[in-house]
Amino acid sequence: MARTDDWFNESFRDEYDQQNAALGRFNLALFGKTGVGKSTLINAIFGEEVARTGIGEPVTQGSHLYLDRVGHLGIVDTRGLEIGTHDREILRELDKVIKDSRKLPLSEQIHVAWYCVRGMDRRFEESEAEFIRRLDELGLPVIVVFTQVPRRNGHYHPDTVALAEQVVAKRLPIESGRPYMTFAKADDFAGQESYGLQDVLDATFRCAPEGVHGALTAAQEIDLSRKNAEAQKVIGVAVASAGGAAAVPIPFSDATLLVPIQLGMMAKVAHLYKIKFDRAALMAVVTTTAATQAGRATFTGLLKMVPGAGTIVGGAIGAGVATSFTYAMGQAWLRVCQQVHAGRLAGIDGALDNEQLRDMFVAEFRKRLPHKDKSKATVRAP
Ligand SMILES: Nc1nc2c(ncn2[C@@H]2O[C@H](COP(=O)(O)OP(=O)(O)O)[C@@H](O)[C@H]2O)c(=O)[nH]1
Ligand SMILES: [Mg+2]
Repeated sequence: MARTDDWFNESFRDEYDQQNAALGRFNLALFGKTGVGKSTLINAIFGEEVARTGIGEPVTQGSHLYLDRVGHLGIVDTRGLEIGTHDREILRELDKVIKDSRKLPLSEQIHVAWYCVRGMDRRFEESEAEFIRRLDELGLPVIVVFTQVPRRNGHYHPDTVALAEQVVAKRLPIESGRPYMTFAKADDFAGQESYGLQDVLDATFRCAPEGVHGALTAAQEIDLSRKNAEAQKVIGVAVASAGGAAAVPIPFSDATLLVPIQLGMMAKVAHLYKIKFDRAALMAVVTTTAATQAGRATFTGLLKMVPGAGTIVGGAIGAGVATSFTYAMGQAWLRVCQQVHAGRLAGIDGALDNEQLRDMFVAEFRKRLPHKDKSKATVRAP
């Protein structure tokens, strides 16, 4: 029995690592003077975890460009060089990094730059415009973000509007040709709620290459509908593969053929919701084994819950069963991941409530199985 668990854990880890690499990393270059609110903005969009690390490492030896890696996100910023003062050095180092990384995989390249300006600063200098033009020449899409912009009744502070007009008048090579207004963290005293983050994120998706949209989807914390949509895509691909694998019906005893497909699907969805390996593996074991009454039989045990499984052509699983089974599993697992991500299944100590986890998975799984023949809902394997 323990061996089954070991095998399961190992297989899950393989898939987890593989999907981690496949999802890659979205790398953002972050510019703006100290104190404008860069860290606050990053935290608001990508979660607290990012700021807490804040150590990073020089991109190359002796470089002032630092790369912080947190899961599927990389943040490149400058340390010891101040924008406005050391622009030339920054651009020189950036130029080198970008040229050197051209031969590297997409995940090692810098994809988008955010240039942050405090919205209440009254000046936007020509040197800043020049810096932005240079970023564009280096091939970096630039999004100008105005931070800490007071807004009342849908109107931005007039000083910020004036500043935005200055920027627009310069006709810079920036996303949408204008700054994005934000207030990243609510200020209760001033009665200012946060806003503008979704627009910055959407603009970032528009600028980033398709190949890192998955990583960006996983890294960001504010748009759960993007996570859900991406998870649905993952499930769709797995369902199609499962159908393909069983196009010629496979014997029930070979249902393990479907396991790598399903583990890969579960691992990928777990990454989208930033569920760490240990927790994800535990969730997978708790849900897929417990769902089977039989205990530890995992996937084949789950299969017994599928109406019609094992009854078709001498105990073979056809494409229909394989797809409905994989779909039900994917949706049930997605639901579990969403709830865990939202912190709804953890006690005060952060430990997961296994019983709740299991009940939710089973309920969601059953809900999605074909209902046409309830009497055979627990067909036995031959
Ligand atoms: N309430 C609130 N405070 C902010 C916001 N942006 C920045 N701050 C504050 O301004 C200070 C500097 O922000 P920080 O993010 O560290 O700036 P950075 O140097 O550009 O990373 C901190 O005390 C933040 O709490 C915001 O959107 N809302
Ligand atoms: Mg900072």
